Amino acid sequence: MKRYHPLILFDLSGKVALITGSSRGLGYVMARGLGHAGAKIVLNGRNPETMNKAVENLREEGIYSMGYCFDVTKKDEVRVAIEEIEGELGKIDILINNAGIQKRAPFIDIDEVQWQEVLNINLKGAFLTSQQVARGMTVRKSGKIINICSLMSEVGRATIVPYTVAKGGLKMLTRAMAVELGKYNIQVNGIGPGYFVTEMTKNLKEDPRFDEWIKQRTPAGRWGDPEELVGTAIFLASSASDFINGQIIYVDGGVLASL
Ligand code: NAP
Ligand code: GCO
Repeated sequence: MKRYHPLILFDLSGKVALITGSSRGLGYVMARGLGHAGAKIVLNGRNPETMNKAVENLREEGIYSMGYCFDVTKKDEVRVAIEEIEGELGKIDILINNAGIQKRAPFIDIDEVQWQEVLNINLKGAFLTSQQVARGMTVRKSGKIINICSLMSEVGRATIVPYTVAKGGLKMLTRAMAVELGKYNIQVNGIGPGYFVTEMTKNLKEDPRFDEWIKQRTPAGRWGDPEELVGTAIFLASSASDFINGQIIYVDGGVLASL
């Protein structure tokens, strides 16, 4: 009798995955994980040097990868990038909208430029990139889109209002896209990471009081390791999640479960 191999559901062989904002940080770690699960990887960022080094690192690990610099907030840059990537690698099967920035300031001091930059990168960027990639997915009636949300998709913290608004919007963009694209066999879900040390948060980790607060606030009693996002990313990028749509999976050590 043929043995049943359920782990095959997580195999990404033959798939093409674009991860925005993956020249470093969480995006790079998730891209590396999808690469080792078999996908061809397209990295992205605005800084060519950082991105090219990241591509080199993946290739040294035997992952088929390329890099494409584009700014997710620029519609024409996104359009050209997706056309050229799909021209070179074939259709994009998996999109992770990961590019994001953080700007911290007291609410009453936030200027309009800061507000707009955070909303553009963290929310509009996901909209523009998803729209461009989904066009091909709707024709092929197949695709996976994963939006990298945040604890701030659910709760607020002082001094990060624009980011919180953007991530709250990203949660609802995830659900709205899931509803509209589900009929094309496109699954749109989100990952909500807790606190992980990257360029975005290293100054928080280096603040002993904030560091201690996070450890107290997180039932796991620690910051997350970016590698701990890889399993959820592979799951949502693979056939193992074909009947999951519009969900946000929080990888947060229990923060949102606790008062
Ligand atoms: P990071 O280390 O600062 O990396 C951000 C990435 O986004 C970089 O590759 C950056 O490259 C790229 N990027 C920024 N603006 C871009 C743009 N306009 N177009 C294309 N790429 C752009 O941050 P991270 O901590 O890894 O965060 C990654 C994602 O996870 C973000 O969406 C963040 O909100 C989310 N997140 C992070 C945490 C955490 O604890 N670290 C928790 C929850 C959610 P360039 O600067 O070269 O463009
Ligand atoms: C902050 C951090 C957080 C994390 C993340 C948590 O200033 O509190 O930047 O917003 O980046 O989003 O999920």
